[in-house]
Amino acid sequence: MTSALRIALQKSGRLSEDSYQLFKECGIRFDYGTGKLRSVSSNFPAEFLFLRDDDIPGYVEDGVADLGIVGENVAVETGRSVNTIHKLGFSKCRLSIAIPRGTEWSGIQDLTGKSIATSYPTLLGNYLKGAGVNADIHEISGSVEIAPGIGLAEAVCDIVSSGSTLLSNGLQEVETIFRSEAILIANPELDADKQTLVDKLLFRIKAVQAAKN
Ligand code: PRT
Ligand code: ZN
Repeated sequence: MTSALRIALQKSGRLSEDSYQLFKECGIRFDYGTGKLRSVSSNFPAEFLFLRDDDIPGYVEDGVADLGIVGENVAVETGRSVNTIHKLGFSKCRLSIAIPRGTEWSGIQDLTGKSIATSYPTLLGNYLKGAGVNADIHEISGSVEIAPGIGLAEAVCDIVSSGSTLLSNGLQEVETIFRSEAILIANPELDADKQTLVDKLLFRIKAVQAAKN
């Protein structure tokens, strides 16, 4: 007997609603938003796990889940060995460097010797390395935009969507270092039965996307 696909979704956050909607549009029914941390689909061989987004790449790498939906930013930052099998087109955002408004900016070299607060030390570190800039990366896990105002750092590198958070914290976006959207990730060693289910699911996802375009 084929075992069900295990799919990890964000429990509650910016990916949750669109992830759920996607499966709903694919005709896959399961309980969502009831507080339960797992739910078995009533009409497709799949079981859903509801987790923090940061934990999803690790679960998929370890094979605890076969598939997961996360932002590309999180997939790359965590550095887990997972396959990106499809881009989903929602939760679009960018990872950008911002500095206090009114500060002069002539380019990324201006950050040499400066301290930058971020929750994305790997992505930022790689970008600075590529640009040949030596700066001090200060890792914080949230409320990054507050850092320059309280003297914790001279710049920030954070996720931007509308830009209003930067604006209300007196910051200006000066450089985009990464563009992200929600992606479907998979464990690289799925067996043939699970791969058949993934192909079925992908076929439906592509049909849903095609109908929208
Ligand atoms: O609780 P859990 O750990 O699961 O969730 P989380 O709080 O870590 O993540 P969540 O739900 O905030 O975001 C999940 C994913 O959504 C991110 O990894 C991104 O891929 C994507 N995404 C899309 C965003 C945004 N837009 C976004 N605007 N993630 C975060 N933000 C934050 C940003 O950090 C900043 O504080 O929103 C603020 C900026 O928004 P604007 O519109 O003011 O520019
Ligand atoms: Zn998170």
